[in-house]
Amino acid sequence: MEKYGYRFSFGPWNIHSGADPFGPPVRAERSFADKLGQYRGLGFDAVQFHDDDAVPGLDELTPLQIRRRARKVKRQIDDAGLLAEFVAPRLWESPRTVDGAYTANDPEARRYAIERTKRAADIAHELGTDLMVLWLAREGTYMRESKDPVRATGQLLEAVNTILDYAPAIRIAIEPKPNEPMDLAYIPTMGHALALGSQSSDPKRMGVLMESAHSVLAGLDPSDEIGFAMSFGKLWSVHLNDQNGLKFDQDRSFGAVDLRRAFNQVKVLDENRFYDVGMVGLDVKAIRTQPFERDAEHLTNSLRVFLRLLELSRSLDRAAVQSLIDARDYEQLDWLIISHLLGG
Ligand code: 3MF
Ligand code: MG
Repeated sequence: MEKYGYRFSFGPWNIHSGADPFGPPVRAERSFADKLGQYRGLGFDAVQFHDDDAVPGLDELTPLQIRRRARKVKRQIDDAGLLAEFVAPRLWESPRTVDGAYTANDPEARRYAIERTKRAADIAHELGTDLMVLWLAREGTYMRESKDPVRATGQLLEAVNTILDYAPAIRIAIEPKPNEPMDLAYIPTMGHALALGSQSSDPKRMGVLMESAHSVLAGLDPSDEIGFAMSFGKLWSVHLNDQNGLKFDQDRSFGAVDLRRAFNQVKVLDENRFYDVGMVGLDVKAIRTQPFERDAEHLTNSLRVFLRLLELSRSLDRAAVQSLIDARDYEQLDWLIISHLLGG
């Protein structure tokens, strides 16, 4: 498969058992080794990790044990011909983080979150990646009055500064999301994430990851969120997927809901040479009806859509687009894009 210089990644969580908040698993859980064995065949180059995807049960282990186990995983990914793209501390599952992690009201919970993030940085180091992704899942509220937004923002800043200081080689990409699991999150958009990074002790090492579904949930256009971050050289990874309006986070296959919106994401990434900067991550989930034997088709479909849209972006008649822009004939521009997407 021609990949035009792009590298593709996904996380082990993107091949999954289909459990949702209303029902138990519907497919058997594959082992990590089984999943790793599938990456290359599916057309992917790199693995995105949560800290505990790499080192399960790390809360019960010493820092030294964690490093040793991570080193074994590094050998596994090497053997599978894969890279590690990033490590993200999973700060939303422990009973200690029910009220948030870095912004929890309980200082003990905040300490736990920082220690856990340091271990995630250690794991990143062992896996050979300098990128840490922070999805700030529980940094927000159900009850606005339960936390102080000024204090919470200060705590988020303190947390990233602590990590930047602890791991001098690490770059942090914040993955904004406006809601779910919280009602209202503190870092809902690219703008919030970039502003936080700019106030940190080392802004050069602070960037963002844009997830399509998260932008849609914030009522924004993913391609504009990409463009905003890229204009500052701050887009370091993406989670491409799709989302049908303002409802639960769907993680549909890329382009499955709105092909034109997907096209515009590919177009802005490619026009700004994202392939020189980062990998294309696909944060997609198989729907619950999918059988075990065909539980990775959402990944193949998403990758195919990306590559087809890339061809369409590169074959777009840019001179024709420009002359329509010059003539301010945007209705004809609309038709040019639609007919191009429909195959001419
Ligand atoms: C939540 C997400 C997460 C993050 C992942 C890495 C499970 O909506 O998108 O995927 O991407 O935790 O940060
Ligand atoms: Mg994501």
